[in-house]
Amino acid sequence: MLNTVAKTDAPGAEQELTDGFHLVIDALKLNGIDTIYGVPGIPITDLGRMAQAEGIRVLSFRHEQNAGYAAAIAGFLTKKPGVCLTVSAPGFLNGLTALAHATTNCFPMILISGSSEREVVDLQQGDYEEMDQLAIAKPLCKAAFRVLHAADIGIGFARAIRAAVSGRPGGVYLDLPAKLFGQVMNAEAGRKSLVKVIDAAPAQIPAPSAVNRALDVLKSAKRPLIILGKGAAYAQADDAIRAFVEKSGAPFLPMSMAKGLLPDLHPQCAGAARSTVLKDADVVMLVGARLNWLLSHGKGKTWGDAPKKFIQVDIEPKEMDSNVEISAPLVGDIGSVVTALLEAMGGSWPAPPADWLNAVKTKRDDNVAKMAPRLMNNNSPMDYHGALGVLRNIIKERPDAILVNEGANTLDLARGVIDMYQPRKRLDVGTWGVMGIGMGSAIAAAIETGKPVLAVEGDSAFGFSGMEVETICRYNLPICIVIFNNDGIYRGTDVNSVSPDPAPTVFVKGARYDKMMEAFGGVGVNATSPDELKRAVNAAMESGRPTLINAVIDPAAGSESGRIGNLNPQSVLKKK
Ligand SMILES: Cc1ncc(C[n+]2csc(CCOP(=O)(O)OP(=O)(O)O)c2C)c(N)n1
Ligand SMILES: [Mg+2]
Repeated sequence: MLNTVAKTDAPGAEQELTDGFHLVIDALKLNGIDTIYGVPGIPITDLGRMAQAEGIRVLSFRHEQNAGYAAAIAGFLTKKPGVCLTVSAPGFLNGLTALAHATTNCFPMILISGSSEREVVDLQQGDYEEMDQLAIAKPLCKAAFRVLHAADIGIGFARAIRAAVSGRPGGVYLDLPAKLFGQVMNAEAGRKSLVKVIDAAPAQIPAPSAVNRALDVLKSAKRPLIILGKGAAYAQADDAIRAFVEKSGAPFLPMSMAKGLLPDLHPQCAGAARSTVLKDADVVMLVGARLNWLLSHGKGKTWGDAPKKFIQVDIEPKEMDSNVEISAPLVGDIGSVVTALLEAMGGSWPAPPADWLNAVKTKRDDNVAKMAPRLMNNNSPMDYHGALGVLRNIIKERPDAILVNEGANTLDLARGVIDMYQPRKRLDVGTWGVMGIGMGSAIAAAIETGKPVLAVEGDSAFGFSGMEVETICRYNLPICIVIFNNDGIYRGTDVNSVSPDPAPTVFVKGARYDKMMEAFGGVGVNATSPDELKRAVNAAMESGRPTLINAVIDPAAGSESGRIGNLNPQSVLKKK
């Protein structure tokens, strides 16, 4: 419904009017967008108030970057664009990192920023928060639009929504100058100008010849491997993907945010035999996973010497051959592609050779057995494995909880140790390995799904979004934050030998992050042993109260850069 803002008093000229504020809200509602993440201020303060009054959920953050990360992950979880609303220049720039992150990760998101007077900005006359935001956003997102007239708001939102979710999803910037909000127009004309986007992300059916080519390559494999990426998780084609993987009989390897698409304890899961399957597979099928740095670009030592053929399923044709030759490109949306594959496989599909399946199983069982005793230690201060052993059991008992995870050692070890059982339950740093997604992701996960959230955070990682604990308390969200406090980045043991300044990687020793949560009325706990940690997390998950547990980790326990220390540049000159 359109909102009538005024009736003119002039006799004989009575007409219902609407304005830019209401048209924006109506455009969102018409398209089923019911949540806004943002930070208020000129010129969008009233927009937030009015949106709330019109039934849109408005989540007000302490920093736009966190609101942006919330919107990005909301897009991943729901396949609808997550919306982040900011003020001009600095607020816009604060949201921009998240927009670029959404684009890189293929999450649909719309960053809506108010902007200053176009005439003044373009003449660079020094307006309040002057900045040519559209030009700055353009190279960092999938599409960028500006709406100058109230009558174009409907089209502007339709373009933004379509651009965000169709094809390969990504970030879209929508520039709304301050003047737009107060523009008034006839209410009926305004209603007619709105656009309900029909079939925003149309199915993209793969060519039958491409399907058959892919199956021919898969059938020829002696050592097949399927790699599931977060694109596969995004697709929400969970049953079809599971049926396809099971019918193929091939071992599968989930990328980080695809964990749980099939349970990590599934007999075909090769997660605990990663290095073996990457080295020895002869046919590798990528489903919604890109051959970027996370997969060592599909070549080099990680991939061994055995010759390989790649099958790649992706909605973006340009993804094919990005790093190595793709023998069987399968372009289409993952749901349609996997359904077509299943149909073309027919009633009987030969199982992969038993020696390959046995080799993978043996390796996996060995690695799991090796790790098991380390996960049961009750050391104090804790090491990563002792603490993660506890959290692993908690997720096993509560498989519908959402796990948010960031850090270096805290990320890499938690990814390996904590098994996931359901799709889209693991949210982490994504393609860039960015620190700072933690609280935004946790808040959006709680809001969008209504499920309890467990955020496992390095002490450094948490710092990037830590002020949002106030937001968590304000909205009383069922979020339990566990901070792996090892006094620093990677380790808390570095010493500066030349001046009184601390080394660049260390923080205040013995910091009590739990007090931050108490400051806002949440529950804070200091846990020094796995037993204490277990009790505190269980209590938090039980109560649903905002909780922050400061888990004291041995400062010497971590390693430089976690698992990716090899990416640090080296010089032949000696370190000082
Ligand atoms: C935005 C951003 N800034 C900096 C980094 C570099 N970085 C990678 S991991 C990390 C923090 C690691 O420390 P912590 O979160 O405490 O995890 P730990 O290894 O100590 O468990 C940093 C700063 C990054 N990835 N992203
Ligand atoms: Mg740390």
